[in-house]
Amino acid sequence: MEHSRRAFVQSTLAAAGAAAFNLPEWVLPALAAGDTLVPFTDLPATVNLTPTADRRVFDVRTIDGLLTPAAQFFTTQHYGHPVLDAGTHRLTVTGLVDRTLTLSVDDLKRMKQVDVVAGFECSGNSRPLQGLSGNGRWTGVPLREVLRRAGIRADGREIVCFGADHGEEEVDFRGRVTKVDQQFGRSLSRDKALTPEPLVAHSLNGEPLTRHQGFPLRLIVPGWYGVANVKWLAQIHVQADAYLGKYQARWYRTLRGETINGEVKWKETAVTHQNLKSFIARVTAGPGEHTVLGVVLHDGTPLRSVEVKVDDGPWQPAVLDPESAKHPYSWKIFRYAWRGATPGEHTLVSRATDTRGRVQPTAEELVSKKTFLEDNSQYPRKVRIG
Ligand SMILES: Nc1nc2c(c(=O)[nH]1)N[C@H]1C(S)=C(S)[C@@H](COP(=O)(O)O)O[C@H]1N2
Ligand SMILES: [Mo]
Repeated sequence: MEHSRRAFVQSTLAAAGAAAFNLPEWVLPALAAGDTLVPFTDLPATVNLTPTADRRVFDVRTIDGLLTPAAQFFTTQHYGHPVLDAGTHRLTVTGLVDRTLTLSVDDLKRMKQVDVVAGFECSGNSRPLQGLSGNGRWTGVPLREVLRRAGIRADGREIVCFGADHGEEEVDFRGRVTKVDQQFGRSLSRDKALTPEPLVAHSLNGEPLTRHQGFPLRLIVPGWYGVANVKWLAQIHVQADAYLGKYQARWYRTLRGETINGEVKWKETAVTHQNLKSFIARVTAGPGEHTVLGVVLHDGTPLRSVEVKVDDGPWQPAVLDPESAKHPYSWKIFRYAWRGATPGEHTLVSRATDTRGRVQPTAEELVSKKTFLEDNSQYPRKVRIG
């Protein structure tokens, strides 16, 4: 983006009280000439996009097209970023298989390659920034092709994927704690692992994965929350028993009350597929109208509608960007032309509905969810029209 416009956008953000915002290199190049960013008044004045050395948050106001550039892609993990060598790294397939495999990155690149555009969201992603989300084109080999090569035995029911990253963990059993060194691990059921979508990926947006994103190999499970997408993939272990590692069985669970026959039952579930969610990413003022732009993240079920509501007005249909709508697992970009905005503060909110009839819930409808992951609630945002 040319310098003057970037300077202009930065001064707009600064005027919005976002002076401490840690701006990435490019900002809002999608802004048409003459359009200005309308600041959100509900966004804290200080938003740090790099809270720690190994974490980065995406500024969703900068969405500029289908794919989130790798250098802006959010990153988060539990044991830091291991440094691996693509030449010597091996992916092993072990356990209840006919043949143990040891595959190099080149071995995988010689297999049939597939591409998937997938929306990506950490299950802890939430307001005010919604910045633990992005959209990428991933390239690699279907997980099931790797498993076919190894041959999963009939008694192999659980496919455990381990990263090369590890750390000391306290394992508590009835108050007695044992300290052990554990690798980051996540499992898929045999049935899920053998669906066509999960990918052993080596590239993001046509470039090798960066160290942040799991170089040289990571699992991608399109339509599932971030945690399923094991980075620095080093071993796939097939076993009969359920895998109960910390990040599988304890840290990524959701507790909800569900009313069955008039009685509340408390249900604990694992974090798996993405719950239908939309949020408004930015508002711009152009000649004659304002544009509300946002995204939908979902599990790949086709969408029926995305709607926007201004203050206490009716739900109005938003328009889906045809490019993102082509890819089932991509995040879907939507736009709503807001006409006749009057001066003063306004509340804008979006909601998505899919073809299975699921409607994005309000925050009130989610009160029976007692844990903080999987917050897909409608997000009312505030802007002030000058
Ligand atoms: N090996 C490994 N993979 C991991 C994690 C991890 O700690 N170790 N964190 C998971 C979580 S919680 C998320 S949200 C995504 C983040 O992926 P990204 O850094 O590419 O955005 O990686 C997942 N894969
Ligand atoms: Mo996550």
